[in-house]
Amino acid sequence: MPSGSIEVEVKFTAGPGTEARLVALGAALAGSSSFRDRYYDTPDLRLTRADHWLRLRQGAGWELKCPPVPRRGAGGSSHVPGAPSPEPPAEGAGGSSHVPGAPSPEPPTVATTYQELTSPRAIVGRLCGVLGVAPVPGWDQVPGAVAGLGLQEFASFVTWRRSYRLGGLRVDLDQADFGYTVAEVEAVVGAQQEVPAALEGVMQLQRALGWDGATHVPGKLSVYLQRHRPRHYQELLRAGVLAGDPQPP
Ligand code: V4E
Repeated sequence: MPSGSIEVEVKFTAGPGTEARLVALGAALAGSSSFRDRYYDTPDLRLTRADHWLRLRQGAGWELKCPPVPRRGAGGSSHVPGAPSPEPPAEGAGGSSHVPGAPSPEPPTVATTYQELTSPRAIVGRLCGVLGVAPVPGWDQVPGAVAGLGLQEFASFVTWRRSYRLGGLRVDLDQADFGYTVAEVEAVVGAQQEVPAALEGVMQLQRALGWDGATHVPGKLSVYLQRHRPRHYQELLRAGVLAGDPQPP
């Protein structure tokens, strides 16, 4: 089993009635918080082009969101389908679970599945693997590896978040400081074989909140890049890592 938890999540746009609907469904407010995220990459964008998202989250520390199964190279989206697969093929950006040319076991979804690594050893090991570099002894902590690998901050923003819990699911209602709001339903599992059931639960709750499960809603970082780092954004569109997100209101 890979180290770190696996996050199955789908984004949607909350409306004025979303919180009341959550409470009516039995969800409880789990807390409110605000935090700054700083994202890092090589100057030639080799991490994000390989669908690896290294960030320093205020109050949480270093986190690496990456495909549960390491990719064989940059280029092409790495969203992992809901159905378990030892070698997931590249998919269309936006997290669709349909593999062209293959039988479709379930309806397409815009949900995404990422592994979240938080242990310094796992993060540095994965970074070195993606960048094809042998780890150096001083890189047992993430800041040493960030400096040694020449990683640079490419995005920084604050999120105000209200979190609800309903059974094993979590719903985050986020407002970013650059003027974008987005919500997500999320389940966290420990192993790839638990992903299909988690995906079903996530999609059920999203439907109960009035969303169809087929509309792609971009995440905060996608919109940040689109607005503030357009060359980086275009590069990720070309690489198939991000969907062509519509500019949100
Ligand atoms: C851009 C991106 C990633 C980094 C940001 O992850 P995200 O889940 O959007 O941030 P946040 O703050 O909600 O994190 P959480 O607190 O839930 O851990 S990870 C993967 N991507 C790419 C990506 C994509 N291609 N499509 C969609 C719909 N989302 C993300």
